[in-house]
Amino acid sequence: MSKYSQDVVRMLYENQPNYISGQYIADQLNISRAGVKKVIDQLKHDGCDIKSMNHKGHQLNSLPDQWYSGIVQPIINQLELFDQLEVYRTVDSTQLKAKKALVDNKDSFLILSDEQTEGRGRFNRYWSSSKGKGLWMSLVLRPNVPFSLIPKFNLFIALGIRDAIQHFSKDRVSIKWPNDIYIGHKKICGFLTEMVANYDAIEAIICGIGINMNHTESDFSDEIRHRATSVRLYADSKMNRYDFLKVLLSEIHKRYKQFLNKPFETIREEYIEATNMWHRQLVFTENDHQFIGEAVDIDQDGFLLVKDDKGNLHQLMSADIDL
Ligand code: BTX
Repeated sequence: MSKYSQDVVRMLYENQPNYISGQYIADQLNISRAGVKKVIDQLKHDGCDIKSMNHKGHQLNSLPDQWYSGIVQPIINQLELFDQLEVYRTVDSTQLKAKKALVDNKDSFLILSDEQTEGRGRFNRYWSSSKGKGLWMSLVLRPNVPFSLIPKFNLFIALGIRDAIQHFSKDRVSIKWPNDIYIGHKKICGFLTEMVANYDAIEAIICGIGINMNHTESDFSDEIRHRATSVRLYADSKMNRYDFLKVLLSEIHKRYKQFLNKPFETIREEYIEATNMWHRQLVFTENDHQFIGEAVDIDQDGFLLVKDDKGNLHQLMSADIDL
């Protein structure tokens, strides 16, 4: 891809639905009109639907289902949350990429990929990340907070992701404590938080987020179809991935600032209201211990309180829950 592709695609995107002249692009990038034509031809070849007309210029109708850093970068620039952006067509896992990129690097960054070949959930479970269908990303953040606060990060971020999906969904979006977002009884998003620390302090939080964005039912494998869903299936039409990312990052930014400045207590009621597992018998697995119980509350530290069938109260920091 030409080094000017990202700039040209950004200009076309920002000028939609208007035409933009080849001369204007050439002037902005300080290249020849023949150079612009070459880049436009390459973008068309890559799947961009661009209409070119004499005397009018170029008009972008649609983009292929892939991330362009030229369009993501301006979204990130507005947030002051990340120093760097990395965009890939395919990776094993954005989480693994993030861990490697951390070495000898003090920046905060965002890693996005169109596809993951070895996406992972909790306990090394697989995370299906098909090409162009979802938002598969990892955030590397550098909070200056004590270790003890890290478990609460998930609780704040869950609300941010829930709010972003709710922004586009006609149906209610809810949190399944501690790591999933649901619509009805189907999972639309899974996320996980890992930490890198030395003896003195936290070096980084690596938060991996997988959101099924533009899947139709048939895009899911037989194995997960009955329990997975996507934003598109609850929105009016196919999602514009950049609109979605913009809302998501802005909600995450809002919750990250809350996490840095406020105790969990300030969002506790909101979190409880957004959670989907109250007043029913569920199967809880904590480490190797499995029991049946009912979630009754979340305490001021973000622990889930569960009453088992013998009436004993359990305080869970993390667990696997069968809905
Ligand atoms: P989890 O362990 O709670 O969920 C994994 C389980 O969810 C799987 O066992 C499977 O049953 C189901 N599942 C797999 N793929 C999907 C899917 N696309 N939609 C719905 N259900 C599915 C939750 O783990 C945390 C997932 C984090 C994924 C992100 S993606 C970016 C980053 N990179 C990476 O490798 N992981 C994170």
